[in-house]
Amino acid sequence: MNDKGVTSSMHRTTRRGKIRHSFWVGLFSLALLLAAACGSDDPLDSSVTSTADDHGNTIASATELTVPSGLSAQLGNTGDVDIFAVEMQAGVSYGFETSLGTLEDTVLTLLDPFDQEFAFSDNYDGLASRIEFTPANSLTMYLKVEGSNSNTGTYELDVETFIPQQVLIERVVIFPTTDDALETPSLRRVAIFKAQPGDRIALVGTGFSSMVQGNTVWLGSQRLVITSLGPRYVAVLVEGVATPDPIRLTIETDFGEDSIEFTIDAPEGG
Ligand SMILES: [Ca+2]
Ligand SMILES: [Ca+2]
Repeated sequence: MNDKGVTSSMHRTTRRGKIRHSFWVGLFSLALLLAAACGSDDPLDSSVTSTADDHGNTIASATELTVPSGLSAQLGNTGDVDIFAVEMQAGVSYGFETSLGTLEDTVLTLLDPFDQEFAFSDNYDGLASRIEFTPANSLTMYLKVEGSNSNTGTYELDVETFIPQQVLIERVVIFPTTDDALETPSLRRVAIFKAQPGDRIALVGTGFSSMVQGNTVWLGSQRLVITSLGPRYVAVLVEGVATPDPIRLTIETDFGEDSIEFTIDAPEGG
């Protein structure tokens, strides 16, 4: 109190006025406190709402998806995941694809109602993800969106049905030699028919799976490691022993296979 020690009656009057004022302010504060206490069974105030989760983290709290559809969402907190429920019809091919907003890297997993994993996609055409799945039976499945390394941020999710194309290798091109996961091959590049062990090449064509585990690539009897994939291409690392004669470069998916003749070239000076 800045009037401490003042003794004139005028000031006393003023002081009494302040005391009355303090009384009402105190009563009002008490009312606010009581109101806050009574409202505490609803813990969401505006500061909490701003970080509220937009899609549930469990199968039980999944958001239902309509097909086809697209939506914007976000992983708000570190470790947040979003789970979506989708009714799938037997024999229909579904595609689930993320586009990155402020979220830098997504991972998609398709689960059954018992939390068993049926399909997985980390990187498709960069750091976004795409799952393609054709159920044998009609059932509700659950799609989980995660940020790689618990990243947070916004993303878009698109759901569609599609008709699988014939598995067809149109040509093979040399892949950029950098390790940049975002780099994609120039698909119009001149076709190559031989490469050396250690080279990265891309099979360009149609009908390839968007998921690493959905494609198997062989060069002769050597199974090749898939290094990245995207729309219309699957990139692999060439392995094997140099041969003078061409051998079969084969890609197999759930929907078929195709192969072309390809030669493992001897390393230069080797
Ligand atoms: Ca969530
Ligand atoms: Ca990813």
